[in-house]
Amino acid sequence: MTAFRHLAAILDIAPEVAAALAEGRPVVALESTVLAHGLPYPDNLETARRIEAIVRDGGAAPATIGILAGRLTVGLADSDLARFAEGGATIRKVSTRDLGAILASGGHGATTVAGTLTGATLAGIRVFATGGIGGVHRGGEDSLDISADLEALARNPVAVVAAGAKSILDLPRTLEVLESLGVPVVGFGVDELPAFYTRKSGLTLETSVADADEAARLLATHWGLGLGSGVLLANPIPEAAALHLDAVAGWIDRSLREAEAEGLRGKAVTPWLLARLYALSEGRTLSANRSLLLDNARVAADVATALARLT
Ligand code: PSU
Ligand code: MN
Repeated sequence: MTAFRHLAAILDIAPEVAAALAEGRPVVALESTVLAHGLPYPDNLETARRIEAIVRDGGAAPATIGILAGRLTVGLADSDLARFAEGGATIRKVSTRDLGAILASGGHGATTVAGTLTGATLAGIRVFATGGIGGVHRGGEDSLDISADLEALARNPVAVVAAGAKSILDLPRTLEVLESLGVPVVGFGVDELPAFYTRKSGLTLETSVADADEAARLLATHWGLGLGSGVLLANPIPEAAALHLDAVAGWIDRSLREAEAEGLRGKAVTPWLLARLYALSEGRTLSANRSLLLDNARVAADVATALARLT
């Protein structure tokens, strides 16, 4: 006999999500760390609600994933979204390594892309929308600060729609690690990796798709081979919402210097930098982050719908 807790004791799938999955209807997974740690209150709550509405308008069921009282919950209720949004930094940020401990202790937690991917896989959800994934931090060749998001993308057969990796990161090295891990990075309507707040990074992608149908065919073929890895679908921020490259570069350089001076390490780094960029940009990064999150939700709903039609 194993001592492992039965999955039913730790996984909760909301009725709306369970019904959609059972009937083969499209579902889009969403994360809760961006809600608790990535955006300030109350914009975070308003954004989370808009994201869910956009997913529904696109014909898919939204499944925001987080941990409530020791249960990995797939499909948070509106009151839970509010609790995570209001809790902010007091809510535990849960990545892959933290899942077992938090679930075993009966605690609450907001799941990162990595943590959310585990929930999506357990529930059988194949499409996930976020803002920008984590990756190799600048100086990561020394600090080895490489987000667990990359490793989780390698292990979970889920398409993550994101505006690339966050631009506070080392994007060339992030692409190298994804290549090593066998994770396809596919431009959605573009042949260049987007850089989160801006559309261009100067990094050419070998693979791109024109639309959701082509994305779905690529995904079905990738998984049809038995490959268990995820796919990064890179959707650039809408043109009108993109920030100016020079301004972004200045805010990032300054916030990175400050983080260095503060001696920040580990999981605190990303939320701290995002909050600093918000302050330095006088809120401009928030409106950009919001726009790209909403657009990624729209694309993810379309891809989930196309995938449901195919399979
Ligand atoms: N996308 C955003 N804002 C965020 C994040 C993503 O637009 O705050 C979060 C995700 O939860 C991602 C995390 O997994 O940042 C990365 O944190 P780290 O670098 O510590 O792995
Ligand atoms: Mn890190």
